[in-house]
Amino acid sequence: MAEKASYLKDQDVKDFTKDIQQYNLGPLWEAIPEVMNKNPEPHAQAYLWAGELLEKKLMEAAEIFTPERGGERRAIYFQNPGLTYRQPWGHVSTTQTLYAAVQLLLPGEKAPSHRHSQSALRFITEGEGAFTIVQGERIFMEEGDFLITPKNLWHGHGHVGDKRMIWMDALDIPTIYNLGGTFFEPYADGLQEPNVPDNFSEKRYRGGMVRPVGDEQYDVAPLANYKWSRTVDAIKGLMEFDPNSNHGFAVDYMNPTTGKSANPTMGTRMQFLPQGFNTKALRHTHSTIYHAYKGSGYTIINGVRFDWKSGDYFVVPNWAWYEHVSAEDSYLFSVNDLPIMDRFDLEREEQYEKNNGHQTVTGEFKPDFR
Ligand code: GTQ
Repeated sequence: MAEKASYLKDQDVKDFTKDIQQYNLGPLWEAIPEVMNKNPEPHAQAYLWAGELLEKKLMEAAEIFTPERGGERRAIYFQNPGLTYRQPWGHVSTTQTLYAAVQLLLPGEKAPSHRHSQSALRFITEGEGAFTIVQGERIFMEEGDFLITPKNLWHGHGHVGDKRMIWMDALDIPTIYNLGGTFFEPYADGLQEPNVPDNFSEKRYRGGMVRPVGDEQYDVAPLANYKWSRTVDAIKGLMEFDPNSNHGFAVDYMNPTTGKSANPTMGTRMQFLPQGFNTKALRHTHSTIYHAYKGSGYTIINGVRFDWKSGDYFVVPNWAWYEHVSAEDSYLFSVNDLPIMDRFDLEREEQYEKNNGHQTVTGEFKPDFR
């Protein structure tokens, strides 16, 4: 936080500030050091939610809430403790710009279709046999799959299998809310019926590197499901060569018709960190929500050590120094707001130059329930 100028302590300045506030006016000289920071000073905090806690709370939620009865999803979101009472961000925010949640769908359950101006994505962490139906296409989901539902597309979920399904949701809810662009519409008839063959887009875009002839026009979601087996295959190819020093062996999910991020407002990444790998620390404007999909290790965020293992979720806020250390072979899935920062030309990045790119650990984060 910037040093407050000495004149702000003067009684006449204080009195004047109070005086104009009653007319809904404010003094710029007080606001500048608060909001026009030298560097990003996000209210979002670095934080970690333990997988055991999430599983326990989802199973409790299963007892008290059914998606069909509630007309909504059984999702529990990650509320960043730094954003709870802050305005203008309100709540329902995991970082300044992004929301993430875990969602549970049980065999036979249905989450009714709806559409909204927020873009959504899912990363499947457990189970199989459930589908999401996007614009009439049933897309069956399995562990490790990554799915997109860009803004304004009808989507709902159903489950015809026999095991519980758990996945991560991420949406740009805080961004759209604060931009004043929120629109939401429930589907009139519950869960939409299919109108194309199952897994249509996944089959048509199986090649990944090639585009079906006739698809020359830009499409918001030509490929709805990025299958785990293909993501792993791509990472295996990278592993024949040197890793990226900041990110290990990492791929970004792309829209195959545009070459841009798979979702218009959210970047998404899968990274493999072989056992004992320590990435070099960096910081950047954009914020990131991580899911430890497989393995274990820790991430040092501004000097604080966040131990993670498979099932955990954690946040790296804007402009925080961070580096990962893997204790075993690990896969991290992550969602970021780089496409939003890029849209506003705000992205900057810095490497941590001291100590060969590694921070000194000054504290440890103790998550609830561990
Ligand atoms: O599954 O469609 O966590 O619309 C938040 C909003 C999930 C969903 C969320 C949504 C969904």
